[in-house]
Amino acid sequence: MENLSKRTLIADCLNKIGDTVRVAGWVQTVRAHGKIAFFDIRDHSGLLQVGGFTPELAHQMATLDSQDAVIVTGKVKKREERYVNLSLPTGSIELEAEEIQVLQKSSEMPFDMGGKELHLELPTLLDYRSLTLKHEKVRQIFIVQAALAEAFRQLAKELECTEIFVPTIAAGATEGGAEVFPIDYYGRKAFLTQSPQLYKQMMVGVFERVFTIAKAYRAEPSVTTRHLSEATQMDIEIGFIDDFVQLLDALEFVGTGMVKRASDAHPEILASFGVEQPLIPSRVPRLTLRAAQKIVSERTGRDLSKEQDLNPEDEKDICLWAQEEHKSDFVTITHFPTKKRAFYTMPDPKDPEYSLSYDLLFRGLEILSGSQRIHEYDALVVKMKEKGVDPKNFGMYLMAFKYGMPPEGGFSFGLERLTMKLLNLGNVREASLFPRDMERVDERFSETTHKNTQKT
Ligand code: AMO
Repeated sequence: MENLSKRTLIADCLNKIGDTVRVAGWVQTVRAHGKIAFFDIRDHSGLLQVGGFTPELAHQMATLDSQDAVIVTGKVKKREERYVNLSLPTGSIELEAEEIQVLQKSSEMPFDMGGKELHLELPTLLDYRSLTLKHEKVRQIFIVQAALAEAFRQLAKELECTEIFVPTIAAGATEGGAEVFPIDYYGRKAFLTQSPQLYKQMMVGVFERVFTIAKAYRAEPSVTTRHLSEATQMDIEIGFIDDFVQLLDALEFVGTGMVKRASDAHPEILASFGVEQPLIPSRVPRLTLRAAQKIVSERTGRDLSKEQDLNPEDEKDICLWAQEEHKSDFVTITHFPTKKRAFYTMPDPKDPEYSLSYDLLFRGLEILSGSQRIHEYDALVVKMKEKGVDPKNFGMYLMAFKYGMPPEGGFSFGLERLTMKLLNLGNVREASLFPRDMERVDERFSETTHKNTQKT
């Protein structure tokens, strides 16, 4: 698209040496040295040094504050060899200011935004979210997140899925359990959806293959480093599948593809977070839950024979195994116990105690789950009743299964968890622009209310 204004983007200044340009952006660090002064200006394309070489300009620059919104008119100059800054893409040039127009002064920032790192505790990082997000290192998290979401869209389209947009208000709980937010809907009870699950399944009967990026609401009763009350799910659902393996192929294609494309698009961000390029094997190792538990038991001595799921420590240990034995940051775990999965999950016909379900783990954490679904109407109603889910609350959903629903299945990635693991962040909240949890809906609730609930 043509530039919308007469402004020149910082990244384009490299091709404008000798030209007079107008650059708009935010003031970063100011360095005033009496008769000359410098400051860095940032726009969405990059960072550029501005020099003021007359006493008037140097004086004006000394009055600038971090985050002032400004327009600088000036000439793009090549820097002398000894002043070239190799760590900056625009480090070989600078803008010699002729005029500086302040569009809006910034109030004094409550913390220093100048350094490469923003050394703040998590609560402060979140309490000042609209400011801390401006810091380059924080902003980069969401550049990577956007790249992951873009790659998800591309890959879903390569699988010939149609994008759909689904409601987040529903009449019943989608994933069962108590972790649901009831809402007062014109005097009646409704719920915030725990996932786009029911809607994407209904749409298989319409489009065959669909995808969506949707908000999911979980009334998580505890505070952990990997749970949000509002998460972003990236979902795919595929009809007319040949078998369960086709679903595994699809989820691994999308999971590894997203991580590869986002990493390839932003190697400099991965480097600035000090993370390795992800290990993506040509075949992701696949294990049944039981086989994974056996491996973890053998490696750690922990007895998991009675466990129905992998706990966070087990997830880390099986991922270490995948890294060591298969040079893979991914491992797919299949066949979770039927009674531990949601009502729509297809039991394995060969062993109905276990289900045709899966999780994808990445660098020690579950980032996806899904399953083949029960697509027969009668079987679905029976399973709902067995699970204590009242079919009466799911009339519209069930209707779709009476009219030619093909064998189908799908999966869902957690966008924040994926971002967190790709950049090796310590807490999933750092990967959400405005995280919601037990203690926070933008504003922090009483600091003492949930004291002692922090778990890993
Ligand atoms: P599940 O509940 O496992 O499955 O969620 C799928 C993925 O979404 C992410 N996720 C979360 N991320 C942060 N905070 C949370 N509270 C949270 N809850 C879930 C995780 C998880 O792997 N409908 C099924 C999927 C399907 O069968 O297609 C579902 O929602 O990365």
